[in-house]
Amino acid sequence: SIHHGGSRGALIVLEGLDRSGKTSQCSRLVSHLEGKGISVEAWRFPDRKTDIGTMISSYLANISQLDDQAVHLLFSANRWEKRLSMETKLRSGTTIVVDRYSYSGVAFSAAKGLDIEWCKAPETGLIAPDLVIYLDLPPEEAAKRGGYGTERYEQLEFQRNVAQQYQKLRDSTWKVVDAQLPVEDLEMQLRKFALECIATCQKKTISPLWP
Ligand code: 2DT
Repeated sequence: SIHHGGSRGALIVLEGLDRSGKTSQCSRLVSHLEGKGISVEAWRFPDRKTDIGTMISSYLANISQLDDQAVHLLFSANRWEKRLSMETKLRSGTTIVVDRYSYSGVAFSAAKGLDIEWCKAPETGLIAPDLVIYLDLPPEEAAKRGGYGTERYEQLEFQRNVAQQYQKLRDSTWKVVDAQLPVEDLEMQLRKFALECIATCQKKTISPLWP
């Protein structure tokens, strides 16, 4: 068996608007957990390294154009192509900290005007996270943080809409943290939530989205 004494890893997802600090908090958290001797990996979606990820990447860079529905399904397929290795890792006892997941998938596409239930449908059956940490930042504050880049979606009005869509997806696995806190305080909160989650998820089975 790939089980180590029945203990499994936790699936921990970080979500939030662009510039909310997700990527930096992900790597800080992973380093901390590694330092405690916990088996852990940092993942991110979109995973731009796969063939599907390459298509997504050129869409985001405005190099290619795609229907909103088509790109939505590519983002979803990009999670599906990683589902089996995700499950294997979790069962082998490795915790995965993910920068964005299905919530980004639904929030960004619904912000374009696609029906939210339609957006959720292809995510059904992916692995449900044990914990979602939402880095809460007003879109106006996000925009002040050095300005947005040149990728698609990096505009204030659109980010406002994304923030509204995220609110519709909140459930009992979510912890909302104030992304305007000093980074060290934020880091301490994330460590606490993550360690609690890793300790308690072992009693829960791996289950599918959406709960
Ligand atoms: P990064 O800047 O974090 O690489 O994200 N996005 C992301 C979607 O529209 N759907 C998804 O399923 C995911 C995971 C959010 C690139 C952009 O892609 C958006 C920002």
